[in-house]
Amino acid sequence: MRTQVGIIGAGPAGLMLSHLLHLEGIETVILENRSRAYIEGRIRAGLIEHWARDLLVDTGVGERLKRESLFHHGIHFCFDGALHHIDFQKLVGKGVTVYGQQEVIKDLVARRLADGGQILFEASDAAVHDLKGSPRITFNHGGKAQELACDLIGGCDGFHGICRPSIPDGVLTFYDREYPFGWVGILSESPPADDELIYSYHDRGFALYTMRSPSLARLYLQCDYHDDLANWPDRRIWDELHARLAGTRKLQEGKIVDKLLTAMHSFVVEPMQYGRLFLAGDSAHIQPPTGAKGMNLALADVVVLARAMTAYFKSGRSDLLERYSQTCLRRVWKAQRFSWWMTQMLHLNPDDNAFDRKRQLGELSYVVSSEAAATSLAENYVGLPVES
Ligand code: RFL
Ligand code: PHB
Repeated sequence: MRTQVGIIGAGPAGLMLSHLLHLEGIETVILENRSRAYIEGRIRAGLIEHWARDLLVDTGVGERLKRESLFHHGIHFCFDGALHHIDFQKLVGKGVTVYGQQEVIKDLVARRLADGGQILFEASDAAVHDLKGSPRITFNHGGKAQELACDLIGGCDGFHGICRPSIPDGVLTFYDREYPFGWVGILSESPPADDELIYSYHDRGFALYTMRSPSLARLYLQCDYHDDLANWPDRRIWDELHARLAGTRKLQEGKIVDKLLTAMHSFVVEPMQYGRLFLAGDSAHIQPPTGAKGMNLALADVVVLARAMTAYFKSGRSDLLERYSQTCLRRVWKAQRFSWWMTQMLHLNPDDNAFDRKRQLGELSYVVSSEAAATSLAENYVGLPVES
């Protein structure tokens, strides 16, 4: 088999890269090691930055999003027993969209297949070869060993994928931060606590009250670093969610239809390229979900990558590909800073003392009372521009 761009991974990065290249007349094949049902049912992110919503709509994959998503003008912070609203629309003239990542995945998969795109689901044992010469991807599909020759490779296989580890030792520099806590998350068949998100700072730990629809709440609680879901029976989750909302809203309980535990980790690799392999999305960087940046950064990377690959195939220009990594990393580090800042402001760190608690409250109080501070938060939350 041969194609112009071989893409490993059918997450937001891989699917959007394939879609954008198709719109430019460039051929791709996506290899995904999971089934279609699995990737379409995997519940993850839910918040889409303003430009990313425009990208989905403007490239023809936003019809259902326009009908079913929720537009949010701002967020609330909850601390000291009160809610404080940050109005993004007023501060920066933009908002954010709530629409599940798995819905974005369903829309992109449907569109790629309708456009004749090739997505090979349940392709196992992918390996990349000859990255500085004539790249090839070997894999197993339908019980047969196969090989895909390509001009360029999109490494869109997430944090645990094979692309990043295929780059020889000594090429990459890793930047890393582990946080000494995690999140327990649930999806509940009940209305959300409020029309907009509530980020709550509480002396029992952080909590986030978000949603997927007016009848489906998504709720998160700070938990221990080495916690276990067995420690979180439904009753304990609801009791903590009620306590950490501090009486500012009444939270209705519902049937829990998903429960997860997630670690908090910031990680960036530089450069995001080796030879003809280009890393995009979680394969190159991850951040704690507090800033809701992961899916958005994955989409921003592939906007830059699709432009660079298009220039390469259509005009023989390789300068944009050469600059791909540095262009993305400028935005990646701003998103890392924002995610880290939100995380440190809102979570109880077991290493902190009473001084740090007072400092966090001072910071929250500043953010909700200073137009300059709130504008900075709003600008980052709704999403910084994507450079070319
Ligand atoms: P993905 O989505 O992990 O997709 C990678 C794909 O590659 C496949 N794969 C392979 N395929 C073939 N061969 C291999 N060897 C392979 N290895 C892996 C995988 O099956 C998968 O289909 O990476 P991508 O595309 O870079 O997208 C990144 C986002 O998924 C991620 O950053 C977000 O989900 C993070 N995130 C959030 N991001 C936001 O923008 N807004 C949010 O509100 C938000 N909330 C969250 C989040 C992540 C969370 N968790 C579960 C970590 C909330 C949570 C709780
Ligand atoms: C979500 O809706 O899952 C979500 C929203 C905002 C975040 C993290 C997760 O910061």
